[in-house]
Amino acid sequence: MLAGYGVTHVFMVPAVLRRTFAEMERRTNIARIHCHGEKSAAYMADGYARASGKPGICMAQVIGALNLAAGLRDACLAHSPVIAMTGGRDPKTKFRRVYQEVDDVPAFEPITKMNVTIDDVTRIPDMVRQAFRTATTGAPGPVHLQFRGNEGQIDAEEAEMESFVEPQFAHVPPFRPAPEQKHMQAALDLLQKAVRPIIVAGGGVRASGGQPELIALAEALQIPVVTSLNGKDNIPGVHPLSAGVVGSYSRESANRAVNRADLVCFIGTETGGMTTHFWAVPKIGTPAIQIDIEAEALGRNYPLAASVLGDAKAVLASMLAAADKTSSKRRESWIEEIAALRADWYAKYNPLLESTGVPIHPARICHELTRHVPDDAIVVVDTGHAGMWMGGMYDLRAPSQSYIRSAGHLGWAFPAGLGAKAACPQRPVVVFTGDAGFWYHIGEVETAVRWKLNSVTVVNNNDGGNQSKRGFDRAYGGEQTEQARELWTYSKMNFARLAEDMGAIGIRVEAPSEIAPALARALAADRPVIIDVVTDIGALAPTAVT
Ligand SMILES: Cc1ncc(C[n+]2csc(CCOP(=O)(O)OP(=O)(O)O)c2C)c(N)n1
Ligand SMILES: [Mg+2]
Repeated sequence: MLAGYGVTHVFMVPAVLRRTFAEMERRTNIARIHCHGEKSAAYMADGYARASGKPGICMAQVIGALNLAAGLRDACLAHSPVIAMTGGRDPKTKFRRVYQEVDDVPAFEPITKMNVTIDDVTRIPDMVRQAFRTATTGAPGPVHLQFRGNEGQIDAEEAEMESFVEPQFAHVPPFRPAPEQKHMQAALDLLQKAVRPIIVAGGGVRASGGQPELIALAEALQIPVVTSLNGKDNIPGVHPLSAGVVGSYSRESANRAVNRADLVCFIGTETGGMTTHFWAVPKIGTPAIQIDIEAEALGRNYPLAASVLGDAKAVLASMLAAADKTSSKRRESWIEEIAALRADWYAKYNPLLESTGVPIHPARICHELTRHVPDDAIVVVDTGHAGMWMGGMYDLRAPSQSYIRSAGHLGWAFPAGLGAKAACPQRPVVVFTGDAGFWYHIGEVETAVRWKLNSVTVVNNNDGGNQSKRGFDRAYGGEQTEQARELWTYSKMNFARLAEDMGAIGIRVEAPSEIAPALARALAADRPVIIDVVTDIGALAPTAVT
């Protein structure tokens, strides 16, 4: 069934579903990526899913189930279709203190769309189909299948079963619900009448593959676009109508543009705290319209003048077909204002982007990535400072470049990048992470080497988690004690050397001029590469403006 759904990789820590693995080896070409931890296995499946739009599969035996559940939380927050399979309790022995066993099912409840137990072997086919259906439809998200037996031994039993699959659910989105015309027209009328409208495009646009329609509509009507962090690749940063990522981990020009708008059009975004900087960008009460595939999302945080239910790509296409381009005239001065906001931002931050300082300023890494990441690359970014630096300072240059990011978990990006590389082996994968983020799953360097998952990982290495510095400054009343730094710094580490010891290529970079040659060497290599960039622990990313 997995092969029938087009699954190419599963990510796991043994021992779970052993018979399944034996059959997989006999009957399919599915690669079984055997990892160093269940959480990183889940992150790999998540990266695989976000890079390809295909459900990512991860597995754990009963004792690893909660580690796997922890790893599903980011997929849940980012609406990523991950299918987790675990071993679980046997009705014959439960409540008898079986080795390693607790009731795991409740822990999967808050982070899955579907959370079920398979107790009879004949239920495997329909439950697997339901898992793919649930993971990929509506707003996508994780599901959990618990197989009877701590290692899922139910898979060793035999029965007559029909194992047909539904390839429609092998990829997001299986359906493109079209909008009701009158709702679409009402939203379009408001957009066309507006003098200072702006579109906030979220992860729902990227999931629907709606980028071409979004850009075409923005160009036809001359409406500027900002994105959520999850939707950063909906429009290249270099596009003249792009004002950047809006919200908390954002670019100043985006927040300023949204707060000057007379109409905000949310598309495929939860309008959550990060994207709206806790509902200050835009302020609640700003005239708003919203387009979403989930009816319950419409109007959750902003009172709406119009709401449209449907697939983002389908709604944008129908708006484009009905668009009156002549209406763009009334937005000429607004577009000039956006151009000025863009220019102001570059003028203000160019000195940092082009900084020649040593230790290196992280903004300079972002700038080098903007210039040198290939046109077909997938960029994978961690959270915290990594999310701030890259969200604000990095520009996608081409619509063919992809960008996926941690929805909040430090340490997500490196394993997610391995999953992205598994899903898209022909595309370069470039990961940006801090050192604290990289430490989490550093053991997976060995996995990357063993399974030839040749991603390029750039570590912004300041020997600490310096995003935390500001918070501790506050907690200590502005003056951290000597010991306070123990709470957010580590011993100095050379990750390039560690990577080499594990069989990867390690490149240590200590001067800004070495970044571009290191990237060129890494992108041409036939092994995983860790570029260890020594950076300034004093560099703090700009915070959001309102
Ligand atoms: C799972 C998890 N735990 C804790 C945090 C809180 N957190 C955010 S950033 C950060 C430190 C980041 O350090 P590093 O990756 O080295 O980046 P830097 O700030 O140094 O650039 C921490 C601990 C988090 N985001 N996720
Ligand atoms: Mg750090």
